Amino acid sequence: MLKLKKYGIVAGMSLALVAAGCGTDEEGDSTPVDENGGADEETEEAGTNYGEELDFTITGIDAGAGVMAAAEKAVETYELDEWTVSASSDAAMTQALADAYENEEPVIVTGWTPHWKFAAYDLKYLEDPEGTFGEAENIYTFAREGLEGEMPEAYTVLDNFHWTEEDMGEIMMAINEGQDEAEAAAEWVENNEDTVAEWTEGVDSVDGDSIELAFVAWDSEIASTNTMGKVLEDLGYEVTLTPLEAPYMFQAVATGEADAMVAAWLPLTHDHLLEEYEDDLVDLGVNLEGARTGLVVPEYMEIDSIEDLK
Ligand code: PBE
Repeated sequence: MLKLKKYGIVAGMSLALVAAGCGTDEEGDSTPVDENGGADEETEEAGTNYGEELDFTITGIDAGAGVMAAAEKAVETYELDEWTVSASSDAAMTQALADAYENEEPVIVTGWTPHWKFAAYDLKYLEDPEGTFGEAENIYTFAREGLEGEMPEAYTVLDNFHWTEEDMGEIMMAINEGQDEAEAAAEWVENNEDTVAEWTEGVDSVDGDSIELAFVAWDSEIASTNTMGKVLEDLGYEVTLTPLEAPYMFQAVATGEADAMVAAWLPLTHDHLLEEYEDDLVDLGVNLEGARTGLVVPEYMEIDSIEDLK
C-alpha cells in the first residue's frame, strides 16, 4: 500500500508566504489600462461586476500555490483595489464553487486545467489581456541529485512518465465521485497497461527499495502522484507519498529528503520556486502538456474578463 506521510508544518508556512508575498509583489500602478476605464465604470455603476455580492473576494487555494501569487498579481495589475484573494485549499475552493453553482450564485475562484471542475460544471476562464497568468503551462517531473545512480529503475520510469489531460482527468473524476485516491490511480494503471508499459519498458523490478514522492494536495497532483506511486510500487518499490505545500515540495526534492516530484508547473506558476532550487534539482522534462491557470467563474456570470472586475 502507498504510504502517506503526515506533516504538521503546513499552516505556519501559509502565514509566512502571505507576509512574504506582500513585500515582493511588483508595483502594478504603471500598467496602462485606461482605454477600458470608461466601460469598467459603467459596469460598476450598473452593479454587474459582482464586487459587493462577493464581498470583493476571490476564492483562492493554499497560499503557497503559484496560482495564488498570480491572482495577487492580477489584483495589482488590473487595479482591483477593493478585491482580495482569500487563501484556503483546493478542497475548500471546489466546495465554494459547488455551493455557488448549485444556487446559481456568483463565485470567482483561482482555477486551473487539468481539473475535474470543468467536467462537472459549465465554467469559463476570465480573459486575462495583461497575461498575468501566463500562457499555457506544462507539468514537469524533477528528481533529486543522485537518484539516477542510486535508483536507476525508478529514475527511468520517472523520466519516461508522460500522459495527457484526459488520462489525468479520468482519475480526478473517479476521486471526485468518491473513489479512494490510491484505488482510483490503481484502477487507471490496470486499465492503461499500454501507456504504463511505455514508462516501464526495459526496467527491472526491484526488491522493496524505499522511494518518496513529494506532492501538493491539489486534485491534479493527487492524481499524478498516486499514479506514479502505484507504478513504482508494482515494480517492487516501497513508496511513500508526502503531501507538502509547494515551496516545501521543491525544497524536499532539492535537499534529497524526497526523491522526486511530478508536480512542477512551468514556465510561470512555479518559476519562483524553480529559481530558488534549480541548482539542486534534476529536470526530467514534461509529463503533461497544455496545463493552464487563471480566474475561473461559472458560465452564467455576466463577466468575461478580469478587467470587468474593476
Ligand atoms: N495549481 C495546480 C498549482 C499547480 C498545480 C495550479 C493549483 C499552483 O498554482 O501552484
